[in-house]
Amino acid sequence: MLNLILFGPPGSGKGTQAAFLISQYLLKHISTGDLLREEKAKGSKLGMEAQRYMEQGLLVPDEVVIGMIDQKLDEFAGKVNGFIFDGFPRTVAQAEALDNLLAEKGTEITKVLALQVSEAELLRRILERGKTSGRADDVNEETIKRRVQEYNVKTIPVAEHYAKKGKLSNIDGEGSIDEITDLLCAEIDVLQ
Ligand code: B4P
Repeated sequence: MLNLILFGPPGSGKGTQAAFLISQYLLKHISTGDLLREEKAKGSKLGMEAQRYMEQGLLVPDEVVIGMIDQKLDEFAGKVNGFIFDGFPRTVAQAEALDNLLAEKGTEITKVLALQVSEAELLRRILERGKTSGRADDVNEETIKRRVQEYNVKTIPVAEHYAKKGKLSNIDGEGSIDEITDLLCAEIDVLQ
């Protein structure tokens, strides 16, 4: 199986790039941000709880997110060539849980592709998206800065977790969307 993590700060282009990569490599896209927003739209208890954190730019508790991933892996086990994890794992506890869940299914993370984007560019992109996204966490500069701070404190250690396993590749995430797609594909093509 080809199991990729698209890694990077909020607004680094994970969702944008995943949309292309899933069709190119026939992988199942799992975005925890999208799953949480779907739960919110359904008005489920989980969605309502998650919304309180997301609106403040904070990470949703690990157990909520890990439970959702467990369900998705079971749903697609044996049916796909692999997964692209987008926005997950965001803490070392999530990374360890993911490694264990995949090991139980006889597979593992193949590669972590980490998009590198400056804070000024992240802020610019997210505020631009906020004009049309309808996302409460995209419009307020303070909330966006809190998201980046959460990333710097809680999520960057995930890169170190996979670097120690020799699975991390850093990719320049500034440039046109197509240029970044080409860089990602060059990394993925040598894995197959
Ligand atoms: P996410 O939904 O994961 O959102 P994101 O980090 O903003 O998005 P992404 O990096 O995918 O950016 P995109 O491609 O859209 O998370 C939202 C919230 O959910 C979190 O803050 C947290 O509360 C919660 N959450 C999610 N997962 C969680 C987890 N595992 N644990 C705990 N909590 C969790 O790109 C952004 C914009 O830039 C777009 O408008 C795009 O068009 C533009 N863009 C992309 N590439 C560009 C380029 N090369 N040049 C110019 N613009 C570009």
